[in-house]
Amino acid sequence: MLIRTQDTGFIHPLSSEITPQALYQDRREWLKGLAAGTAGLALSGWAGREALAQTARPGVLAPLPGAASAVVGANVMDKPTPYKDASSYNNFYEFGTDKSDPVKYAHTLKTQPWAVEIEGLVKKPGRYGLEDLMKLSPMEERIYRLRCVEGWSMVIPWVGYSLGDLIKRVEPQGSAKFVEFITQADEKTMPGVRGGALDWPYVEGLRMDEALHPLTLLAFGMYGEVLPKQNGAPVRLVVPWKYGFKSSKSIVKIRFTDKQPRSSWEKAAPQEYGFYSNVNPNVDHPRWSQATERRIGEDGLLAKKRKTLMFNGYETQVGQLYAGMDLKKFF
Ligand SMILES: Nc1nc2c(c(=O)[nH]1)N[C@H]1C(S)=C(S)[C@@H](COP(=O)(O)O)O[C@H]1N2
Ligand SMILES: [Mo]
Repeated sequence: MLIRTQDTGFIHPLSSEITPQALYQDRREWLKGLAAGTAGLALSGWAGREALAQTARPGVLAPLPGAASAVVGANVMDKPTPYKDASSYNNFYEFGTDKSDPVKYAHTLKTQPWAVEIEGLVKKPGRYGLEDLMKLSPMEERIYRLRCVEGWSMVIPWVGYSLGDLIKRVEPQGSAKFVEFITQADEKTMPGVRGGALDWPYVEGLRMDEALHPLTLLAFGMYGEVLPKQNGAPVRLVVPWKYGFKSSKSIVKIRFTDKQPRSSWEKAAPQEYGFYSNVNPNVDHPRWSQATERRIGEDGLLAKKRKTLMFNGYETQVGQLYAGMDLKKFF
């Protein structure tokens, strides 16, 4: 990612390839969790003890199990990233631009009470309290890859339901062509919002057909528990075929519009971050390649990088959405 320094307005990249923490799994912590009988709760939908050993840890947050998903493509066979890594290597600029900032500072985020406003070109606008939103559709567990434009990726068992379930419930008007996601921006509890790294609130958008695609997940949890704050509690989006920044965290508004939304990243650097932002190994970021990726938590820092897959490996499911489009122009 890039940051804009406040005084000069100059844009420069962060040294994102350097991992600050040693990436290892704390087996002892897992064993303790098993002994306490809490770890078993955490991974309802994921098969096998081996996987559990990779991801579980003592239950600290409220459990949020989900039924195994029947959505095609919703369960990649890749090994899930250890929870420890998935919850400590994050981008959440409202808490700082370093990947180790969110886990350190997100504890101040106030997630209760929480409501999501539904507005714009929709027949049933309104305000959903978090509890009601969570009850709107059955919770599923989905194991998705998420790849950051910076060149790293993770595999996370998310818990939530298809965003389309909510969209159908609120009945968009015929004129609604896009969905805009507006996230929390509170200076008091989010130290990064006082700085000028991005234009706040953090805004992202999807075309209506992307938003309605069954893989687009409204997520409330991960690894069988509610979301940790640094991962976007209490509700976020996960759009697995797009670069990670399309997956807005800590959403407070969902707006239906007839105009293509302008995201915070487009405002910061339109030549670098387009509206579509589909994972595409053939279209380089202007300042670095998108051809390979490093899987966080895997095989240590000297491991060979993986080849990045078109649409992050979800081409069979989503390729049709972009048939006939010039993906270099619509990047
Ligand atoms: N509100 C908000 N959402 C955000 C971001 C952010 O800075 N603020 N960062 C994005 C980026 S760049 C990535 S890669 C993913 C990271 O999600 P994770 O921490 O769950 O891996 O969150 C996305 N959602
Ligand atoms: Mo990202």
